[in-house]
Amino acid sequence: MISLQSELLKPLSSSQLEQYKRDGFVIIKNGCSSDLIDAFNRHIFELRSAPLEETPDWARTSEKSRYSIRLFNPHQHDSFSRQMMKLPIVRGTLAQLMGKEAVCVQSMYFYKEPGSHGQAAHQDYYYIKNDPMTMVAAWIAMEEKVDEENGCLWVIPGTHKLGLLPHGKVKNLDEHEEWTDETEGIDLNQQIPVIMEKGDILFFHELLIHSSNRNRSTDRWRRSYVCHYIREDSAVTLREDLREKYTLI
Ligand SMILES: O=C(O)CCC(=O)C(=O)O
Repeated sequence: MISLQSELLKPLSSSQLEQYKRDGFVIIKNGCSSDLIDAFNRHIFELRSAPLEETPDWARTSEKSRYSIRLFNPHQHDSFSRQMMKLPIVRGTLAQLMGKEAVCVQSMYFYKEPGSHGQAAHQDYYYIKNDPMTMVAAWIAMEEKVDEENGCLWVIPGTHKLGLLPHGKVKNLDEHEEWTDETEGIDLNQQIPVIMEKGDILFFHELLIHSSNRNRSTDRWRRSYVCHYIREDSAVTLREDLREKYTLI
């Protein structure tokens, strides 16, 4: 049995732990190697570029949305995606944030080719109820630069302390996908952009309000891999499709 205390990485300094408590998010710079990201991007690209009839059901989409629609839960089907979900630096950070081992319940790979919509402001707990509430997302930047132009994340620091806010219909359909819901009852102009470089990993709390805008660049994708984790003794409650817990060992 591996001892959590002695064997696991502890990537976060005490000031980063304080920052997470205060703001609801923290970034580990250069947490994932560029070579690994290139290999993973290539793997997903090959999977998604195959003729539709040869693409496995879980990775299939319409011709038009091959590189705009996110790929949901590749970790449930694909060993490379599972390996990316288990990065030791992510496992160690989550153990520090949660005080125990984490398990993964959801993954999403985003291409977000130029012109693709972003996701309206929301709190992840609204979509994935878990008990006790322990969920943290790890969002890996998979482009040289992720910024306002190609559709970076925006967050409102400290909003993880507000509890779950109401969510209603998306208001700006020019920026955001229509099928999601948007947080209400807060001034969304307080959002700040999270500018990231390739390999940076953003960890954020399930109640932190966050969003992303349309990719307004003409020639830059905004690829990212984001996994959602809960503490090993916590459980997803309402979502049948996300009940399975994937260990990080
Ligand atoms: O990456 C994005 O554009 C949105 C991601 C997001 O909202 C999430 O991971 O919860």
